[in-house]
Amino acid sequence: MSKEFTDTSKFLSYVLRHEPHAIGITLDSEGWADVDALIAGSKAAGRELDRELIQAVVSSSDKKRFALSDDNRRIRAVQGHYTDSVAIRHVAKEPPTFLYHGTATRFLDSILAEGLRPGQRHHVHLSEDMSTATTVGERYGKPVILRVEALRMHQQGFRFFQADNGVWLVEQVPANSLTPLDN
Ligand code: HQG
Repeated sequence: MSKEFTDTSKFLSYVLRHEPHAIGITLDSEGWADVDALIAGSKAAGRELDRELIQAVVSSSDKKRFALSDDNRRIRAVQGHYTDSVAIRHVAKEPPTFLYHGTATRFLDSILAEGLRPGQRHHVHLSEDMSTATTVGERYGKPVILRVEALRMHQQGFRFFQADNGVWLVEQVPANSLTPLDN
């Protein structure tokens, strides 16, 4: 991705997940923002966006972080929200036997004591493949992969969701459903 795309993607993540008020826009409970309002608010905040750039960033995002509505008038982040004003009604779904979470080794003791917590986001994020988990964990230091007994948790009543970009979401993972994998 070019620097312009990466910068724009980070900016969109910030306003569509964290701080829509920073540019004077609101998100509905499903996370949607009006594209024209986004462009106008961004301009007022000193950032030039247009529909072509937004469209290009949405379609080239490596993780498919954003989605446009069918009529292209609205945009949202598909997961990863921090703001309390958004509560996307994801459809609960049966997960595969195992899912994976990548984290940094320095968090391991705490995670094995209290389980995985969502932190400031709405959910704990899990992936179907280990390579994604490694990439996620590397953001915070030396990575370690935790294997999550997802299907067993589902059978115990935990509700799993899958965002439009394939990321699996769950409110928490108890420590007894986690196994750290050797590198
Ligand atoms: C850790 C990015 C101590 C957790 C990525 C993680 C992902 C604990 C950090 C998405 C803990 C939270 C999400 C506990 C959890 N004690 N540490 N009990 N429970 N943690 O960034 O999963 O680029 O909020 O292991 O690619 O790292 O934003 O979550 O290290 O898909 O689209 O607390 O964000 O995608 O960190 O990443 P995060 P995450 P985007």
